[in-house]
Amino acid sequence: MSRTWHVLGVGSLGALWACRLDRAGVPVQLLLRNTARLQAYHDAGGLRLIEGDQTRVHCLPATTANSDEPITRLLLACKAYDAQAAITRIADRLAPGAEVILLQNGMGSQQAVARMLPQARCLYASTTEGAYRASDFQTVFAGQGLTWLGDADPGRAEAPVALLADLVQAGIAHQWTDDIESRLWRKLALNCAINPLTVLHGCRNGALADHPDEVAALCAELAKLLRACGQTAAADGLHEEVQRVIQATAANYSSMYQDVDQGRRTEVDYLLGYACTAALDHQCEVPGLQRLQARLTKALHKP
Ligand code: NAD
Ligand code: KPL
Repeated sequence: MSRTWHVLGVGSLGALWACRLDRAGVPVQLLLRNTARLQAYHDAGGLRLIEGDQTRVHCLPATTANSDEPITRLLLACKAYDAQAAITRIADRLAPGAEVILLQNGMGSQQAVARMLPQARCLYASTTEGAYRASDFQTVFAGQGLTWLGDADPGRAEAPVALLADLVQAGIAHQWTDDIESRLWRKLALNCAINPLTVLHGCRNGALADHPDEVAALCAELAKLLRACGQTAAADGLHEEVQRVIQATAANYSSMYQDVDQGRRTEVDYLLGYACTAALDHQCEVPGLQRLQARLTKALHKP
């Protein structure tokens, strides 16, 4: 019998994982923010996963984060800026050696959460899958992709075999890596090169092809920063990959563009903010990134 997967952060990705695990017969328990959310979940009659023209309902057991059942495996799937507050609510329920997957974009929040959980085995995840909420407790699986997973402690190489077996059973495409930091840095750099510019130019990813010098200069600075941080593999071929992603996702609006467009808070502090702080820490000059951050901050705080 598999360990129960507790899911905290039942939004787009949390629901996507929960439904696929449930479909494969893996036990899942949802952790909702409070009794109002729990009631809303019961009123909705479960989670709905929409894939193409198919909608499946998953009536998963759910409690509030306040219940006291011990947790041995947790998926934390909230936004980076909510991660620490969310984990605080359930930290004392985590059994010694509990596995905790941190599925946040950018960097900084995962490391902060891992420091809060010395009793747990924290795993970082970086995904290229795409999902969005059609409405409350209804998730659309919008883009196939791959999820990289690796230990927060780079010295701990052995893969969590039973956890990965559940992912195989659930059909969640994934790859274990001994160097997840490199994957997180690379994704952060891609997001820093693309997302802020789409907000400032008010455009789809593809339209950045009309700003080749701006993109090239940002990629050069980001690669310099990655090298200064000891992330050589993440730096290699960055500009080429950014150009490929711009082309491959030409018709899409970046996640940051969508957050701004829909009046949601962005994860910029964990992307460009993290990059600029790392540059200061490593005494690496990144004037272009700093200008970009200043322009973005101004644009985001426009009344
Ligand atoms: P989301 O906003 O759809 O879902 C987050 C959920 O967490 C929400 O339901 C929110 O209510 C819940 N939450 C927040 N604080 C909570 C708390 N204290 N207790 C309980 N629940 C709480 O976000 P998402 O799109 O699923 O993204 C999650 C992370 O994955 C983000 O960092 C995002 O950048 C990253 N990501 C998302 C996608 C995607 O396609 N959605 C793709 C790649 C990466
Ligand atoms: O991950 C992305 C996002 O929009 O957040 C891509 C498509 C890579 C653009 O940076």
